[in-house]
Amino acid sequence: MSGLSTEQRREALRRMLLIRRFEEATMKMREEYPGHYHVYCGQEATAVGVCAALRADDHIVTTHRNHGHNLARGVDPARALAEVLGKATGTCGGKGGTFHIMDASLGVMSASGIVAGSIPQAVGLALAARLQQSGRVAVAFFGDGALNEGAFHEAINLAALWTVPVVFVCEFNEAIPAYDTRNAGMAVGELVRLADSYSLPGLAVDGRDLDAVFQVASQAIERARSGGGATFVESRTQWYPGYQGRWARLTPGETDLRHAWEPPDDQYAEWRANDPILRLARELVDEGVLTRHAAERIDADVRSEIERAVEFARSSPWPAPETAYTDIYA
Ligand SMILES: Cc1ncc(C[n+]2csc(CCOP(=O)(O)OP(=O)(O)O)c2C)c(N)n1
Ligand SMILES: [Mg+2]
Repeated sequence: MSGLSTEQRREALRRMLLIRRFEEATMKMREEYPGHYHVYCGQEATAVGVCAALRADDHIVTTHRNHGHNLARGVDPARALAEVLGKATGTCGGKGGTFHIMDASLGVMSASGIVAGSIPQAVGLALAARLQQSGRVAVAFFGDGALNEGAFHEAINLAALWTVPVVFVCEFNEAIPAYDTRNAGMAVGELVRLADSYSLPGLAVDGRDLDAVFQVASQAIERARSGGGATFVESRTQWYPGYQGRWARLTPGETDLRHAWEPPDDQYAEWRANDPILRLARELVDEGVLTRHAAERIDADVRSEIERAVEFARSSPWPAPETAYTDIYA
């Protein structure tokens, strides 16, 4: 199985930066637009690595922490940010908000604020793919918190019984620096071992490592597409230090790409040492794929794109009152 090409790795760095700058922008807008934003900082390599292994017509489903998955799939950051703010120009017309950003035109089929809520939908999408012989694969992204929900166990059991083309990607975002599943309320020693209960393959991966995520995701996706059925992937990452309780704030400051080479020795040193973006930037420069200047130019372009997205979202109108009952299904 081949790895990411040089061009794909460069593009992955851009997407990961896009996610980070997007999340920094949402945190900066919190005073103006109060809300509970679940940011994806530190997990970028998982969404980008998995989505790089997907076909354009494949499906994904996501959770309350969905911003990164949407952007990794190519959703327009301006429309995604408008959705975060509840504006009419958002991907769901402003009715989904930060918890429910999705865009079916790019295969982001569902985002649920209910923990584990989207996982059965991924199995349904995979069953449809098998019945229609579309060759599509469905990926369910969810957090470690979903593993204690009945919906997860029912869905993975059916996926195993029916041999449908689905990949379960569990993001354990408190796995680093100290791996202890009891923090996630799980008695099982390693989350990946849950796959054994359903006679499915389980793959654990360092979720800070873009190339490793891509390799593992490619393996699981190929297995699904070729009729081999489901795989459970555990991606291990670290908790964002800007979380106070579960409210995201920009307390560690904006990410500075220069810290990939000149890390300051402060209270966030450990977080930065594990930062997938700084790690990838350093690797690409060390390998001669990019110069530092070129990496900083990619970042500058991303910052401009996010500034335009903020302007678009801020100046967009609220949904009109007469549309209150359109696009409502329940
Ligand atoms: C069924 C259900 N129970 C409780 C909640 C409240 N809740 C929102 S996020 C969250 C934690 C989820 O943890 P995890 O799945 O690990 O995702 P993370 O926030 O770490 O990405 C909880 C308990 C919910 N949204 N849905
Ligand atoms: Mg979690």
